[in-house]
Amino acid sequence: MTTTPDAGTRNVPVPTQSTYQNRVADYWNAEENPVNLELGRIDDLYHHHYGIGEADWSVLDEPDAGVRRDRITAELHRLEHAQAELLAGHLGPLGPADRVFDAGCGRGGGSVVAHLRYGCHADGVTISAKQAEFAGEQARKRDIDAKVRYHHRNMLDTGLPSGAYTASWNNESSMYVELDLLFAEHARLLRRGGRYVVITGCYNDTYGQASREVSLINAHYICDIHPRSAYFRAMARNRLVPVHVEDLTAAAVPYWELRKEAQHLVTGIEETFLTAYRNGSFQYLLIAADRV
Ligand code: GPP
Ligand code: MG
Repeated sequence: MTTTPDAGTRNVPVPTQSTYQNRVADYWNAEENPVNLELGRIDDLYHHHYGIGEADWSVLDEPDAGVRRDRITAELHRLEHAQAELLAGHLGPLGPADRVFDAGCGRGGGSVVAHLRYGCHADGVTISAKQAEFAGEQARKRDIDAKVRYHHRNMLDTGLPSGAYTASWNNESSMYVELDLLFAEHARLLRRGGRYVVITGCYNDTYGQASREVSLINAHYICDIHPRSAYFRAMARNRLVPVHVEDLTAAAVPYWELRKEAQHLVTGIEETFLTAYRNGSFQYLLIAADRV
């Protein structure tokens, strides 16, 4: 803990982590949603993001209730995995000597996906001690812990080495932080010519400001969804030059339609996402950028 002058009259303590960050960590330390744990258990790839692509709707017609449940769970996991692979595909080409940084790694799935695809080293950072421990245990179980490491750290102040990374990303974690601070840290970690990728929910500037649904999503996850424009402004200020932008909004809808039908997995936020996507106030976006 350091101290700073308060109105020039006395010193008050400045905690190393803000109260907001403590509340976010509390959320993720306590989070045990079946939609994350039951999907992850299928192949020990634990994702904390949504799915993309057309769904196999036949899972809903399955007559046996138990089989139906399992098939829906597996289908949602397939869609989430497709999202992770889409992101990983934009990081490359990479090789076993390359190092990647996963900002807001959750229970670790994204770093494992990148490692399995490229053989690269990965460093995942999460503000949740519980998630970092869980992810580390998964890497040990897979025997990839020499190359895939997880750290209980703040993604804005990682303490990781400058210029050491060929690629880095945020997969649905950028709405927890100020973008200028975030991109400054990515720019510091990435080598020149390195690749940064973000997949995010952002509010649509053409709608105006944050809609009721966007505000409900913020309240649900304790986050602060940025407008689309903020990503490009902050990238431009931090040596990140977009090379590919993809609007994944339409591709995100089937996942939420199917998740809405999964009574054993719903968290209550499903209709809000569908309304937000359909009323044009919210977009699911991928941006890949080069570090110059
Ligand atoms: C996904 O995590 C969601 C977030 C990290 C925060 C908000 C994301 C936006 C795109 C707005 P999760 O998989 O833990 O969520 P859930 O428990 O709902 O599946
Ligand atoms: Mg989830």
